[in-house]
Amino acid sequence: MTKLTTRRAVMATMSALAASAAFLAPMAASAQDKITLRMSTPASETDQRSVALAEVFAPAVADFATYEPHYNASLVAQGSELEAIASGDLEMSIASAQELATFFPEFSIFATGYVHQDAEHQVRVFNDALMDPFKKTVEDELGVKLLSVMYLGRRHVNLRQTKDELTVMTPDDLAGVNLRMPGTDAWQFLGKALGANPTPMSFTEVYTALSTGSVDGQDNPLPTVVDAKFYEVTNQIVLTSHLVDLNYVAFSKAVWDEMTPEQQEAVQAAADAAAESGRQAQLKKEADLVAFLEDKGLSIYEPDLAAFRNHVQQQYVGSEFAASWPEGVLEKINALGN
Ligand code: KDO
Repeated sequence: MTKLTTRRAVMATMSALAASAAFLAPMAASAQDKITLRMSTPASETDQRSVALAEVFAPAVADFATYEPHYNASLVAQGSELEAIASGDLEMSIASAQELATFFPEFSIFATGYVHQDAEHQVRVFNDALMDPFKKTVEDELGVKLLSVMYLGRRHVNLRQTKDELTVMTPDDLAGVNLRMPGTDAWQFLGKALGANPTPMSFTEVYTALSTGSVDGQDNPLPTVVDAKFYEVTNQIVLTSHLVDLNYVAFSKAVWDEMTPEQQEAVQAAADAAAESGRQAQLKKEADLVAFLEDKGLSIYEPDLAAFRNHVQQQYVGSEFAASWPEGVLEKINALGN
């Protein structure tokens, strides 16, 4: 927790500096100047979240802002986007709850296996009053506004081994499997909770690691397995659905505060519209891609889901993460479920 606390404190100072810099900068700019919104993501240009922002968000704010996307972590490394926004080097990102949990451990509740039930549940949770203190903390301490929730999809375990070599029905079957998970504590914990041996690695390195065999597998939703071509270097997908994953549309508060109320309203509406469009596209892809992947020769099957759910949930009980969850929030999230 010391590391987390330090990261949070450093960022609070940086975001205060960035806010004062942003306050000075517009004075030199003419009134007609458009705001530049640099967005960085590890995702590709064809990822549905990227597509939604480019095709729905960008045109809706084009009167007063120029949307400038940077894909494949080409501007900012995965996991450093929030710091970049806080220090004024970036205006937008598609941030994960796991990244937020590195500053604010309580965000790990949204990164916990088998908590969110589906895409609609995520939206209800994000729009519920239970989120207000979470959003406020990120705004006040990091200078980042969480505008909307984007659906990434149901994460499944995707392995190099063929089903004949390794059939995964329960967490015990993942013992000793080197499963790449993104590189923060919340992700690593989830990998362990699944029964695997998690290996931290950034998204842009996963394809090569799978092709050389330096990891046995990775976890991501089906649209990502296809978009990143992981199917070319893996042989099976175990439909664990261990995390109905989300990302937040993260926006610089310093930039937000410089906008007129009309512009703020337009940015908010554009983010919501992009999130909705991306969500529908991603849901459709999830439904359609099983056939595509089977056609590519992958085995796709459901394990003993109750065994996975019970095992994962048991790992969180009494964990350092669960200790950081504000009282009553898990119950509120569950009550918003189906
Ligand atoms: C990944 O690294 O596996 C992950 O799926 C984690 C997500 O939070 C998100 O960062 C995503 O990568 C990227 O947007 C690439 O799809």
